[in-house]
Amino acid sequence: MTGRDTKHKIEDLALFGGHALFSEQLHVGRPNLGDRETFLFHVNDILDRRWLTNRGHYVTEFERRIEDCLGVKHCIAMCNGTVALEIAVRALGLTGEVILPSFTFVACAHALQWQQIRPVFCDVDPATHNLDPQRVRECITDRTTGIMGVHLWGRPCDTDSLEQVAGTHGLRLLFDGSHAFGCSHSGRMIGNFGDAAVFSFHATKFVNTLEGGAVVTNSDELAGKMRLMKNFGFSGLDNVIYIGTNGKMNEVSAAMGLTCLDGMEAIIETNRRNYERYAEGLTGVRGVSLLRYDLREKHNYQYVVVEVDDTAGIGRDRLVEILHAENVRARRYFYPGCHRMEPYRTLQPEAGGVLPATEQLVQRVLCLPTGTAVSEEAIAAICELISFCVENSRSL
Ligand code: T4K
Repeated sequence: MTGRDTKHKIEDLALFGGHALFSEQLHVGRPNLGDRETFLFHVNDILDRRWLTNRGHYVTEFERRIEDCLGVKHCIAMCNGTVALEIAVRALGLTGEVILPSFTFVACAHALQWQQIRPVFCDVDPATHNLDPQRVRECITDRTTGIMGVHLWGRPCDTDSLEQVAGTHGLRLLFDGSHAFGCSHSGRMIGNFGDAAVFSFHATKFVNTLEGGAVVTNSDELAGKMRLMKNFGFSGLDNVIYIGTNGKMNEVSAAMGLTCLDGMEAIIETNRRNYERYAEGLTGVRGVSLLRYDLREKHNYQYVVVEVDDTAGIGRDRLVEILHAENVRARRYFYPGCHRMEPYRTLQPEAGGVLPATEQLVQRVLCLPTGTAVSEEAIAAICELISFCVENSRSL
């Protein structure tokens, strides 16, 4: 940021020839790094041990720390969140049709379709952005075997209602908690609801392992199955007792995860500070509303999400164009919705007809840069810029 780049007139905007507000790009999902020295110390230790993967010390320790942190019985670390989803889906015995939101990252749908399971896209509650249990009921057919709820932006699904629907209809209930590591719901940590929960520890996530993921569960049986599945089905040396794949996390990834877990409270503090600065800066900006978190619960504040409605006078996409020109790489997660991506738009061309809330949200939602790489001054400048755009929307 140069300081001289406050916008006073339309021509000051970079899109119209002015200086960009930031000299470097500000990203959504810039990785949170824990203490660098600690991480490098671990990496050296890993090299000294010459034990890089397969039941290593660091992965074992990472799994134990996650179990403690969430109060779950089992954590099975994996190479990424998508493979974790695929393995969980398979271990749960899902077949036929599984109900999930379209308003999520496409990996959720792919993890099903990859295994010839039809993703049935269900609408979300426009207020929570999460699966609407009533709509879920309407999606159930005699081919339905499960529900995949996604705790979007780290805000919990209506777990009580979904557990009730699943129980009544004999369905398995899997949660994708990729955004919700470290978040609680009704005083319990996310990870303790349904049959199992998946986390992504991708570089862009609150806690990252470079690439990585995990499944957590309180079921001994499921955990046993998934441990076999992620390691080719090996049970001891030379003894394969199950069909499996390679879903293992490596030692360096686990070391990164442990370093992030050590720094977790500090990262939350920064994220919360950023969230509060956005809340202040966007107060009173017409048509731009910040998604709120339940302050009684634990939260990681990893996503700063706004909805831009018609009263802003400027469309979300025009705003994104302006922000990008200023080097603010805001993201339209999860545009255009899974149902409008291939292969789903070809396989299920009618899906959008029952997704009115999703169709509206994908046009309105915007994620703004946050995390440990974004300063308070930068946030104030981003808010001023958004406010300027709304005030001058008629000319934009
Ligand atoms: N379920 C949910 C609900 C998910 O959100 C995800 C992943 C999954 C399942 C699957 O888990 P994984 O298999 O990925 O573990 C990103 C991530 O790649 C993806 O992990 C994440 N969700 C999704 C929400 O976001 P893209 O296509 O936006 O990634 P990309 O490369 O554009 O990165 C996002 C921004 O982060 C960029 O603007 C730059 C910045 N960045 C990224 C990387 C990788 C950095 O500054 N440094 C980096 O190292 O999908």
